[in-house]
Order: sequence, then structure tokens, then C-alpha cells
Amino acid sequence: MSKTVFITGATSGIGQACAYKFAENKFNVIISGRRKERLQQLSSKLKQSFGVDVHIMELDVRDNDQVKAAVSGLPKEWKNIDVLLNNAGLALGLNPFQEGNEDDWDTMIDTNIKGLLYVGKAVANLMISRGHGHIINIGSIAGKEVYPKGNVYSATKHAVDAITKGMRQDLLKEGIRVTQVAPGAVETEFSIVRFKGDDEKASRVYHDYRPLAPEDVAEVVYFSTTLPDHANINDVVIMPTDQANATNFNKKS
Ligand code: NDP
Ligand code: 8X3
Repeated sequence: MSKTVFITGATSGIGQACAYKFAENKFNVIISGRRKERLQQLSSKLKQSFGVDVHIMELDVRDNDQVKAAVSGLPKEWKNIDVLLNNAGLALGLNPFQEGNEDDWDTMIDTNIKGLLYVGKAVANLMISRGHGHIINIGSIAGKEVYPKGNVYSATKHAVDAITKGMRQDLLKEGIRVTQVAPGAVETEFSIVRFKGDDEKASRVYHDYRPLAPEDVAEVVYFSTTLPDHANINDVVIMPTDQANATNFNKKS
């Protein structure tokens, strides 16, 4: 029988690459995000290329009422979720703390922490009723270290690190595996979002060294689901070979 993966933030970057990877491996896929047109395009591509079933969930993870309604309103066959990928997230701004934009702080906290909690709880309860499941949270090297001007984004990813550990302990008796995948620099729309559409500033983040591609992260995420049920990868930090830690890059010039 086919397995089902539920991916938040599937309209771009790491989430989208994971949707392809799981579909290629014959998982049926629940794809969610706010941009409906992108979800529709992705759905058509996944069905066409891999012959899997796809369920579109237009969802803003910050809205707990929306999350509860979307998860409880899933058609019966889609409630058998084997893997949840809590991926939706963003950074907004790169400012010293004292110059931080409070609205950006709220959005990062609401998305990266509260959104992950809302979706995580709703889906964990479906998994508990089946005594089976795997939750994978996308953290970051920014959840392991703090870099200048990373302040609040880094705090949200440290929260993901802590929540992942907490989930693993509380779900221990429920047959649910919990994994964190924490990447370094990945070239996606992340920096375009962070710099609010300033493409030039965004492209400088990935200039002069080789960053990860979202497909590299998808390899690790998918691999973590292929271990036998009795084995779990707790935590993976995946970095570009050209990046030693949050701030140290092998730039050519
Ligand atoms: P992208 O900007 O390419 O993708 C972000 C995804 O998150 C989009 O699909 C977006 O969908 C979704 N998203 C954002 N806000 C919301 C929301 N409120 N509700 C639902 N979905 C939302 O960036 P990445 O692929 O790089 O980011 C994915 C994850 O990886 C994030 O958690 C990020 O923090 C993390 N990460 C990224 C790294 C990098 O260097 N790129 C490194 C380490 C971690 P939509 O806009 O359609 O809602
Ligand atoms: C994204 C990686 O280092 O730009 O989480 O914050 S970083």
C-alpha cells in the first residue's frame, strides 16, 4: 500500500524538492502552502511524472483555526499520514537587534514556531490514533549557532531544535519517530524573502561558493524515512562543503 507524506511549504525550495523526492518514491503527497496557483502546478507535475495521488491544501500555518479545519477536514484516505515534513518557514530582515522590525519578528515567530506547533499537534494526533508515524522538522544551522543580525530568526530555529527534542520524548510511547534536519546555506527563495524581493542582495548570499541545492536536503529528508521502524535519525546538520559553520565560508575571492 502506498504511503502518504504531508509537506508544509511545498510551493518552493526545500519543500518542493521533497515533494518531488517522495513522489518519485511513490508516496502520495499532501502539498500545502499559501500560493494556490503554485500548488496546482506542482500537483499536475507530480501526478503526470510519477502517477501518484496529490491532495492540495491551501494553508497559512500561522492560523490555528485554518490548520485544525484543514487537518480534520482531510478526506478519510488522506488522514493516514505516514510522514509529516514541517518545513514552512522564513527569515525576514537581517538587522541588528536594536534596529529590528517588530512585525518581521512576529511573522517569523508565528510561522517558524507557532505554525510548526499547530501543524505538528494536529498531525501527531492522527498518527497517535494509528500508533505509527514520522515527524521531520526542518531546523537550521541558525538553530545550532547564532550569527550577527540573525537574532530572532536564529531564536525561532533554536526553538525548532528544542521542540523537536520535546516531541521525541513526549511521543516516545506512541510509535512516532521524530527527526530534525538542519541545513546550512541552501539556494532557494529564502534570501529573496528575507530581503523582501531584492534579488541582487539575495544572490550575493550564494555568490562565490557552492551552496546546497534543495534537492540535497531532500535526499537526507527522504533517507531518514527509509530506515527500519526500530531505527531513528534524531538530528542531521547538512552543510555545503564550502561552509564550515554559520559564518565561515570558503569564498573564492
Ligand atoms: P523558500 O522561501 O524557497 O520556501 C519557503 C516555503 O515556506 C514556501 O513554500 C512558502 O510557501 C512556505 N511558507 C512561508 N510562510 C508560510 C506560511 N505562513 N504558511 C504556509 N507556508 C508558508 O525557502 P526554503 O525552502 O529555503 O525554506 C524552507 C525551510 O528551510 C524554512 O523553514 C527555512 O527556515 C529552512 N532553512 C532554509 C535554509 C536556506 O538556506 N534556504 C537553511 C536552513 C533552513 P507560501 O509562500 O506559498 O506559503
Ligand atoms: C537559513 C540558514 O544561515 O542563512 O536557515 O540562517 S542561515
